Amino acid sequence: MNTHYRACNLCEAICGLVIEHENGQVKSIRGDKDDPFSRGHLCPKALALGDVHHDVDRLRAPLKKVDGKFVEVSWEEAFTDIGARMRAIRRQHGADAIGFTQGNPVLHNLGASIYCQTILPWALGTRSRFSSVSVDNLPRMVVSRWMYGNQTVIAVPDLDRSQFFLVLGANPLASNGSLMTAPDLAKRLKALRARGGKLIIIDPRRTETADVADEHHFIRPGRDALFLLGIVHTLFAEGLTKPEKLAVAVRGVDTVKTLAAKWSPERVAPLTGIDAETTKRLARSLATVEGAVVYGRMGISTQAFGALATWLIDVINVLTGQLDAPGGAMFTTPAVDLVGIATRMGQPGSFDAYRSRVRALPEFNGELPIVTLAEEIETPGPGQVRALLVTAHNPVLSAPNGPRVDAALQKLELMVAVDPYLNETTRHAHYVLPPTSALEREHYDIALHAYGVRNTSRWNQPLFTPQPGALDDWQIFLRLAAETFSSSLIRSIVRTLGAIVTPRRIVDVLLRLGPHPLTVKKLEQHPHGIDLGALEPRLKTLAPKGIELAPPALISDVTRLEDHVSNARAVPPPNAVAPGGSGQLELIGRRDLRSNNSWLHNSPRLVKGPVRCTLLMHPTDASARGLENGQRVTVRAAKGTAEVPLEISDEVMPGVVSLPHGWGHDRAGIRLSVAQRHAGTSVNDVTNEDLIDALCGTAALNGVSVEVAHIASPT
Ligand SMILES: Nc1nc2c(c(=O)[nH]1)N[C@H]1C(S)=C(S)[C@@H](COP(=O)(O)OP(=O)(O)OC[C@H]3O[C@@H](n4cnc5c(=O)[nH]c(N)nc54)[C@H](O)[C@@H]3O)O[C@H]1N2
Ligand SMILES: Nc1nc2c(c(=O)[nH]1)N[C@H]1C(S)=C(S)[C@@H](COP(=O)(O)OP(=O)(O)OC[C@H]3O[C@@H](n4cnc5c(=O)[nH]c(N)nc54)[C@H](O)[C@@H]3O)O[C@H]1N2
Ligand code: SF4
Ligand SMILES: [Mo]
Repeated sequence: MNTHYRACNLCEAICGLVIEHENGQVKSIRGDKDDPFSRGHLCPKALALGDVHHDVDRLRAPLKKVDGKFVEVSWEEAFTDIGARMRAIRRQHGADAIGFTQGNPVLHNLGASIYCQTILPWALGTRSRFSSVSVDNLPRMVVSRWMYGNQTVIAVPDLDRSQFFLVLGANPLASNGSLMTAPDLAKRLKALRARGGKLIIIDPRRTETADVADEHHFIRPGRDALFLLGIVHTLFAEGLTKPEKLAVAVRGVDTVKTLAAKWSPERVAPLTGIDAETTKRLARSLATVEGAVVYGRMGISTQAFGALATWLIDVINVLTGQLDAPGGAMFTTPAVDLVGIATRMGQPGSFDAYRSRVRALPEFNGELPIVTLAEEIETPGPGQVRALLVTAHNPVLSAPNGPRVDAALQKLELMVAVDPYLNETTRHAHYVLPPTSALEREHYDIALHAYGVRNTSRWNQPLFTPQPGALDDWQIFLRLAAETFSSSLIRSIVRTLGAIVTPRRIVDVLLRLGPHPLTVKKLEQHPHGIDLGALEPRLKTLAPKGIELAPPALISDVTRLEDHVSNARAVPPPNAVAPGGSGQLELIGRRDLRSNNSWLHNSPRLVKGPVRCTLLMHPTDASARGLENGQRVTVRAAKGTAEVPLEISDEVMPGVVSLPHGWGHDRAGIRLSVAQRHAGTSVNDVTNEDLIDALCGTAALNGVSVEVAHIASPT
């Protein structure tokens, strides 16, 4: 039996694992007690690493679609044909005709994350780039750009020292944390409470995290900005602001004060559902408890006012003087410090440098919002997307109005998917190019160490040797990049980069440039990872020009909020349902510990047990509609419909229903034999591309207006 140590690459917690293996077979996976960061923690998903590696459905060779059926072909045949077709399309229609989209697993894949941000976009030279960022953390990054001058400057809760942790729209006990790398959140939150700290959850659902909190308050979906304005109002009204505590200048405090004056807790209470006294009490604690911090994630990011809510969270952390202070919201000092490098280079990132062709939505970081993908493929004219490279992305399930994306992909002249599975999206490809499995490659979490609640570092060797000829994602991207050039000389020069620009070499250079004296060699001597200490103040380095508390775009977006509010109703009484049960409900998402976005449902151990893709509804809403637990219901929204089993529970607030994402594996032509038997329904059949945060183009996945009814019996 051999023992291997590595980080789990499935979620942002980056737990250290001990993997025992023999003759190429994973025998056991345990938490690594010697990992200084995760201290032995793991969740049920870790075992799926072995399941994915051994999965018979996982592709091992390139597939080409011939007469509607996939056949295995050699890598050489695939690259040669793809290259010729890409060059022809580019010659005839220009660079923007070849699109590129990347999904979540790129973040967890060292080689892919480097190449998807550098060589591939450089070679493609296309504006038609998309990713999952615009269904995720885009508001967070745009706000950082405006406030701190760099889109990657993001503070994380200094969780291990916090004494007051106010969480909006995140459920770390299910998600294991996001933009807050913190393995074993259950233990960390328990420790917070054991030392007298308080955990407060603001969420339309009483989540797993709310269950272990001191307080939970329901909030109407999409109303977080109003609640947060109520807090900011209180801070000013009661003289609790102290931005002067920060190490850098804060501009725009008076502008924010004037703005917040209009939003008293009393005014917003009927809109949010959180009473004024609670808002004031929370504001006072945030200002007076040393080590208090506000944190928000998916629930506040992917909604109609996601950028405003994200901004107001930082406004509060600044006004209370808790930004960059121990126990507050702090900045990581990681061994690979791309944030620090970008700041030193004065590289803010980009936003609205150009707009999308069809709907004129703003670019972010060289990418267009994913809500524009289908229309950019469907709409004729110069720049129409005719070919698409899709990597680690399943937008048919993960982007709003999945059915429209599904149909649009059908229309492509060329679709190339770099993905280990034939799934709802990749089934439309002309070629599917499968990379090595995670256990066959080197690993370093560049992005996730950079947002850790401690400074840590860890390099992992591959566990298994790949099959001869197998390629890592980055090697596939390099070859695809090379193939875009019309000159065969340049093609061969670009290909030689693979010997020089290896992920290992890049990490080694970045480690040497970083704030901790490290090399890959040194890290190799510490397979459990190393601890580089608690977070230290670093605002002066990361925001040398100070903080812009009142970015003009956000200040003017408050007008949009004002308009929205003047048209909105107050919180409806719990049983406000129209006769016949046709009242509107607000749909939100949720995550489950045993699921990971759209791609782990082929692991038998993760899908066994109770059905997880259910619609949660409050008992009063269910009885008003005459609905019973377990029955199948129709969820109808402006553009789509889905059928799901109903789960009646008072964990959601009245007027709100919740459905998880990543399901819907009942489409034809996929090769996911286990997932097909546990298909579930895709919530993104119901969400749609018109529901966005108009300021930045992020999808509003939460707060979707729906009707829920009996499935009409056939007549
Ligand atoms: N097990 C598991 N872990 C995961 C993933 C997974 O699919 N499964 N996905 C990973 C990914 S890609 C990400 S980005 C992270 C996300 O990590 P989190 O941000 O923690 O994600 P969620 O669990 O979706 O939590 C979002 C919460 O927002 C609430 N919510 C919805 N609408 C609103 C609203 O308008 N206001 C407020 N205040 N709350 C609202 C929901 O009820 C939910 O509890 O998780 C990562 N980890
Ligand atoms: N309604 C609703 N929609 C959502 C969300 C929500 O909360 N609600 N969450 C959103 C969020 S935060 C995110 S991040 C997205 C996630 O959704 P996506 O970005 O689509 O990502 P995944 O579903 O995790 O995986 C996509 C693909 O990556 C492949 N894959 C796995 N590992 C690798 C690898 O190493 N290399 C390659 N090349 N491919 C790999 C899988 O086979 C799968 O096909 O979903 C978003 N969609
Ligand atoms: S919490 Fe995340 S990183 Fe840790 S074992 Fe589970 S999936 Fe892997
Ligand atoms: Mo995400």
